[in-house]
Amino acid sequence: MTFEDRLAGLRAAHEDLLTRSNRPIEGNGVYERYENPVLTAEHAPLEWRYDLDKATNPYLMERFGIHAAFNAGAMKWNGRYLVVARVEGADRKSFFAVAESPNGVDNFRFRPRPITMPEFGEAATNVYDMRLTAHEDGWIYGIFCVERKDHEHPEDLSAATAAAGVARTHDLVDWERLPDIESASQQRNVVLHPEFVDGKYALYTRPQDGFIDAGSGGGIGWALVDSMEKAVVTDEKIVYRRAYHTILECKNGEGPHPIKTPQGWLHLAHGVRGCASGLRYVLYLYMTALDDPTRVIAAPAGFFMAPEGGEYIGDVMNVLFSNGWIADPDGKVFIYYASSDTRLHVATSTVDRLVDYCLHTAPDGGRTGLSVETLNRLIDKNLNLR
Ligand code: M1P
Repeated sequence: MTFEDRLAGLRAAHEDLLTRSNRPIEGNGVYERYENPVLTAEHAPLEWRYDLDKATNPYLMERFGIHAAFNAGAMKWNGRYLVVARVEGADRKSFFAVAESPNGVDNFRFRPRPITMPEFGEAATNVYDMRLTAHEDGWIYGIFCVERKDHEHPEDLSAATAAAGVARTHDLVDWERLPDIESASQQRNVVLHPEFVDGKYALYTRPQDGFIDAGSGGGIGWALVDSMEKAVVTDEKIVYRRAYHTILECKNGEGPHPIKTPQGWLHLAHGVRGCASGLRYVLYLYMTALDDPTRVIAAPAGFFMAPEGGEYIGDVMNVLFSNGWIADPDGKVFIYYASSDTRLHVATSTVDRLVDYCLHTAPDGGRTGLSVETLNRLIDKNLNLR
């Protein structure tokens, strides 16, 4: 096959992938999954992966390996559905790239170039998992994890530190980097609440003792800061606490910023537990009061979404993770979730359905006897309908 024939084939296959339509799959009434992932490594433009010059790449080899496109922040932008994905190269470094779709469920296309994120302080070894917030101050903020080598343990090559990086933009093209959030502990999964609270910026935090272990960090935290230009976390209150023998025994973390509904703030988060096959990441929902986003008013038991079928398989198995969702003005919600740190999917629902799920799913009773009581109440109700 000639260079030209192979290139024509690559272009045709890529275009087929990008224009493939997606179909909802009948679900459990709460949401619909979709047949195909919305973004994969193969969605990356050919210009990112190949040297397309026959003179310097006569075999038309890949010159820059990309193996994953996942954990994406999301927002509606000029009528289009926009995600800022974590794209990971074969070299294990991830970076951010914007992809857009006309309908939110297919035809996602990366912009021609990834985001060139300005550095702050010591250059990051890795950046990932951006949460987007169009704040009422008029800026769009991206908060993301910044990983650097832990210089206190030079001999341990996996010792790292996690901090919350901050950048802001008006156009999702040019980003102004702000100082990392200062905090006594390491931080990952930090999310900016979209409204001022008591005149301050409000952050969902996730204090952690080490790079991996949440340790004494009790769960999803909350902190008010005076400024995003120099955000300093002093007082941190735990909003959603981890608990023994739940889906979030090891760790949890806020997903995207919550959606404001008439009944309260609707939150999407991830919970992590340990098992024989390693850590298992699932998604859960909860709600907090409109007048106090730190007061939990609904906490349905267990997971809202967990890996299914091919979602179990990937670079890091048994993981669902979400840091982006979009609520349309008509109430439709697009939940962008990634499976096994490899690819990005969408599930759709409505604000009404998600709120109904939160308000009418029993909370976790904490022990098996109470779960059976809950189940029996439901069975009694159904049998009495006959
Ligand atoms: O590998 C699973 C996830 O692990 C981390 O999440 P957490 O800090 O809650 O453990 C993140 O690295 C995330 O990107 C990843 O998907």
